[in-house]
Amino acid sequence: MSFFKKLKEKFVKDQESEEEQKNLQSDVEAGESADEERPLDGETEGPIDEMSGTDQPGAWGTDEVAEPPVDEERSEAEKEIIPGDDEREEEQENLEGLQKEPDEEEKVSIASKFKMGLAKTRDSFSSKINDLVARYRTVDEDFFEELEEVLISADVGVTTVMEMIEELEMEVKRRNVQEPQKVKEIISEKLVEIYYGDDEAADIEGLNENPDGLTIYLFVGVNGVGKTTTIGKLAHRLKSEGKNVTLAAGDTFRAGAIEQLEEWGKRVDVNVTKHNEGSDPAAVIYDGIQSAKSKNADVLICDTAGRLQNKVNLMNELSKVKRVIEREVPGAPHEVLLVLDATTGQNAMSQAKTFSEATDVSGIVLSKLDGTAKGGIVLAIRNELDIPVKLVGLGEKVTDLETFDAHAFVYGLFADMIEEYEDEEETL
Ligand SMILES: Nc1nc2c(ncn2[C@@H]2O[C@H](COP(=O)(O)OP(=O)(O)OP(=O)(O)O)[C@@H](O)[C@H]2O)c(=O)[nH]1
Ligand SMILES: [Mg+2]
Repeated sequence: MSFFKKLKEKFVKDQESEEEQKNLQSDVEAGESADEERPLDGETEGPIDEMSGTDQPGAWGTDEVAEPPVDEERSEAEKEIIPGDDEREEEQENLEGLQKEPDEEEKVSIASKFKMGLAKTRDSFSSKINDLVARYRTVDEDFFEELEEVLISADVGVTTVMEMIEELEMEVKRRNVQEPQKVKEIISEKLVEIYYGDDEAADIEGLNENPDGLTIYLFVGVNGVGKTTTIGKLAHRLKSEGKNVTLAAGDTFRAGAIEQLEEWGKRVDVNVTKHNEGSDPAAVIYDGIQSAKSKNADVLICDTAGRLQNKVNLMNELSKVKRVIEREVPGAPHEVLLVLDATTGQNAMSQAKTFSEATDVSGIVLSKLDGTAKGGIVLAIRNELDIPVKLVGLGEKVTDLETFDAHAFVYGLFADMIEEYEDEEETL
């Protein structure tokens, strides 16, 4: 089956089922007393999010914002997949049968988030690709040379691009593709293949969990990349899944860092263990673990300071923190997540190398993908550092954190072409 078609079937809600759902939703609404608080099909946009803070790291706690109940902050898409109360569960059950399977629904809403978050990259990438295929009549060497440049300009990384071009050339020959238009689809397919390499999706996607007790996630990364924000978003998500989550304010270095995490704790309604500024981060984490154990928490997420001025200090600090975690909970930390800011481009690669030397990084969180036109960095990180991208930040809202999914990512890059796919075929 054509790869675009595959992605379309997986991620694009077909018109028919959308219509059916709308009709059914209006039936459900008409048959019930009006539920003003939780409209099923109300305004298209959720309330403006107030949890994102400012662009200035460290400005937390200074701005007085009204705290809307967490529930109201769910995006419409999320409301669809996370039942808020019994009533909604009932509604969901009523809708069953005519809707797609819930997990398919979920896939569609995740894909639309990738689409939104990758808008900048897509605009730049797909216009360059479209321009390229329009200018060439045949797929020749010059075509590939230009394609190489397009991929490099999207921060895919030189080594990865070289590998990709080589594979594309082989595939184009194998399938005897003559028209540049057709290459678009092969590019999308190869991007997914290159991302996975020899690994199975299930082995590299999603966060590792402790099946027999407390799961601990340790967040590391230089300052300003989005560690604390991501911790807040992740805590919210895990809590929405029914988990008992707690946080530890291990950034005792930067002024205001503890308050920032506390603020998140209040906003997403989870407990935060803290000490005073300047105290030993390992001691905070130790207390966090004891507190998590005493509260029977499912997940403890640890924040750390983001400074790299002194690599030796950083290494010492991180290894001390890690030793404490390992000693207190065998098998922990279940993930050491390095947060990288996608907008910093290739600099993110050197950060990843430095941190990998300091500690065993198990996964990458790529934040601010929404803020860059160079989302290809995902592939460079995965391919050149051999560390999987576990989570991506697709915006500043509390719900703008997604588990990385290479298919949804590629859908986000090629969304317009994929959505148009059948129309094009029909007119052929
Ligand atoms: N657009 C966008 N902004 C983000 C995302 N993630 C984080 N930010 C913003 O990035 C800024 C810095 O985030 P923080 O969470 O404070 O970063 P940090 O790594 O904890 O920084 P330090 O505590 O100084 O080490 C904030 O303004 C966040 O709102 C994202 O996915 N998209
Ligand atoms: Mg922070």
